[in-house]
Amino acid sequence: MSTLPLAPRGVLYHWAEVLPLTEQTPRITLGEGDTPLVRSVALERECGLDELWFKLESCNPTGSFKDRGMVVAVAKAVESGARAIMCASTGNTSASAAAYAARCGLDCYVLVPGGKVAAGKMAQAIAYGSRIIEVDGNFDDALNAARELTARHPVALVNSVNPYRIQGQKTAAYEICETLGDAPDVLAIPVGNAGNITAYWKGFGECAEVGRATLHPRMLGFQAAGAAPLVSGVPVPEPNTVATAIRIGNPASWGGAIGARDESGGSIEAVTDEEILEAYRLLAAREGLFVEPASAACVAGLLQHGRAGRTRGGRAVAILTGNGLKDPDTAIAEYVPNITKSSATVAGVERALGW
Ligand code: AN7
Repeated sequence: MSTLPLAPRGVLYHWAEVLPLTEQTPRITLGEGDTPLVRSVALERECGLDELWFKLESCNPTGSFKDRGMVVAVAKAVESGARAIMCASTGNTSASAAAYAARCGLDCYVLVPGGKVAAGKMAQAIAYGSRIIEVDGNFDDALNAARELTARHPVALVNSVNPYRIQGQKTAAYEICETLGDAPDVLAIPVGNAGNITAYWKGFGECAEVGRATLHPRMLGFQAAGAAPLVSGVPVPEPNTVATAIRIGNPASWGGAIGARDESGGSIEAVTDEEILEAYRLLAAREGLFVEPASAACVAGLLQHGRAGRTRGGRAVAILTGNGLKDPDTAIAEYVPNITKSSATVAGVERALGW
């Protein structure tokens, strides 16, 4: 039996050499990153692909990809002497910020659009002890306020306009190249504030540069039809979608998303709420993957391409950005429950099952 201590896990340990860390950067970790890449068993053909892989970012410690970037942003905030952090959020950024702030003894202020954050994410922000401000406006309004507030007060802004967030999130691209032995032909990803598509494109570019990959993937970004400014080319003043995580009308990383699209020969397209919810149901029922609606948007997009005969085959990776447990209300509304009441007896259960 080995008595060796386990090596610490986490983005700051595993990817130190590709991150802007110094000796003074505290090596904090909640065990983020190193998420599973699992092959599709059901939807590959329908998407017109030779291979479809899912990157389970839902397996991060707070249940979304945000932890990869947040651990870097919070470590750098601590290094710079910050005592408090702030973010605007549709829910996942606030859950992640609150967790790392709790871990590091920082105060955490989160600005969320009132009534538009999924219940599980609110539960997280509450549990980790953040100070929650529900604003009377959407995410874009909240982000504008957070930018101004952090310019005026000694509080670090940890939205993805903070470059350390992008640095941390790029590590998912490194992991994909490592696991597959190369970059995939296609990277499908949901797009809201556009930090993540920007981060992946940066990561794949770096991997190609240093020989970790021989190719660049085509970047396919998918927005919800009611919140698709990058598709229409103009900000959406009142974005709306069942995928509340990506209910964003004026993405902060607009240029990064357009750069990723154009440099990769990819596209940013819209999927309707109906398409998102169909993919959401299929992922759970046929792949065993319970994700939140925003994450299903990229699979909805691949299904749309496959059914329209627009796919050129090859190997694709879809980024499943957040856990289905985040949004129990949508799950209860959208999945058809198969529930029968019964007495707690063998005979009762047999009757209920029709055996
Ligand atoms: C599950 O938490 O913007 O395009 O404030 O939670 O990088 O914004 C969340 C975004 C995709 C879009 N999937 O990523 C927030 C927030 C999930 C998300 C996105 C988000 P970006």
